[in-house]
Amino acid sequence: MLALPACAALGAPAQRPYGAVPSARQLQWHKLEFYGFLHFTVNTFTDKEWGYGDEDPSIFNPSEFDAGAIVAALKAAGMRQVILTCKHHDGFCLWPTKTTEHSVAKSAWRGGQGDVVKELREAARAQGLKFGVYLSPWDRNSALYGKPEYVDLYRAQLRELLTQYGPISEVWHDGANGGDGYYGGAREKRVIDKRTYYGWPRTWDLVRALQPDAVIFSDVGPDLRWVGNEKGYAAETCWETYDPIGPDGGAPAPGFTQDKLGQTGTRGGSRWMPPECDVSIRPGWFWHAAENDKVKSPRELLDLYYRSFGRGGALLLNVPPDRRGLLHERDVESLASFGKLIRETFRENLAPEIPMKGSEIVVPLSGETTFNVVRLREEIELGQRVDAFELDAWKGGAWETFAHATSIGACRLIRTPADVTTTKVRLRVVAAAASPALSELALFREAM
Ligand code: FUL
Repeated sequence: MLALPACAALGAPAQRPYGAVPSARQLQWHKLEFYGFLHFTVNTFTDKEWGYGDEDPSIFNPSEFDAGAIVAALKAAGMRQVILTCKHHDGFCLWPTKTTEHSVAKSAWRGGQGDVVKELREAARAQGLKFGVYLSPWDRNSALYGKPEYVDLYRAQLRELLTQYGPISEVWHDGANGGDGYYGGAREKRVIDKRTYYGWPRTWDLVRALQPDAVIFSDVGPDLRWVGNEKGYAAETCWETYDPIGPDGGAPAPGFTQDKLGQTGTRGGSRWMPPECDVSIRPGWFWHAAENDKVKSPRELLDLYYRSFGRGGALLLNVPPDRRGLLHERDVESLASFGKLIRETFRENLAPEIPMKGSEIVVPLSGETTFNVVRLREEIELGQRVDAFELDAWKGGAWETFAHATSIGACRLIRTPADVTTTKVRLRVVAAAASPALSELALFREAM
């Protein structure tokens, strides 16, 4: 830890990066802030969360599927990306794959001629959103699951998704692996070794070769880490770097980590692997009529935004299409109001932009100014450097501390317990692993 004179970086030569730094694809991802997840499959029609794999494909028949309307509702919230469950654990593929008959091609929807992946991808592109794919490694329909041949099939499915649908911005590998299932009629339990079965490094190489700009998500990255809960938040102290550990203290793998560590990451970890905080707008991941009155409110969503993006990560908010193939009116309303709250809150920065030099920065305001949200950013190309900081307001001729916190990273949002009214604000970095390199201190007043 450095001792920090007030003018630490003043007149210093250009700063050198400290520790692990983000890749170009991660830097792009950090700009997303929050984005949508769509859980949609046969479960939507059976009222289940995990299909067994023996569902009749003909039951998939959304009566009014409208990809444009779905994407428009996500966009109204301010989302910049959407990730679709192209295949969930039940094995039903939402695109006409050549790898299995268990797909939309055998459904009643659009007479078996439809392609949900294509329609959503096109709607996303038309409305300026990035598009990502979720392909469940666990497949409860496939007779091959558990054998080496299944891993080839999984890669073949990924290859279809990554070559037939244009640019893919994120590839999502969940960690729910193995268990009982239909498995081509065997109806049995199949246990796999999570560490070795899937041969993840080869699969990631395939993603890199086919979509070099895509970020890869899993419990162990390599680009984005699972935050270790499905409630949509990172820990108060949250590091962008992470060295996952297996439950036995040894090597980790997707579905085989000490989950809780994902909430904080690893200070000084060997890889930049920021947290993606997934959560559903409803209790379940899939649409259930019984949950239409359990949609999270705009204020609850705002709170999650502060605790995910505002702690250096991103919020991945699931909004499941219903049996019509539309988002339910309640979800659409909540998304629109949440979008309005965010836009109004962050519309006007009440602080001037000044050079962010040194470990103590005084920001003069134009007269008495009232705020209750502070946004801080580190210049993350130089790594995560700050360990702790305090914020002071000028009150009655002296500085008064109104906030203290630890990690900053790509973005840190601080909500003050009460409004702060002052003519100047001071940031003091009180602990850092290297001379601070901050890029922003902005002040906002949360919309009512
Ligand atoms: C988990 C799955 O088991 C859930 O059904 C859901 O898809 C969630 C996002 O990931 O691993």
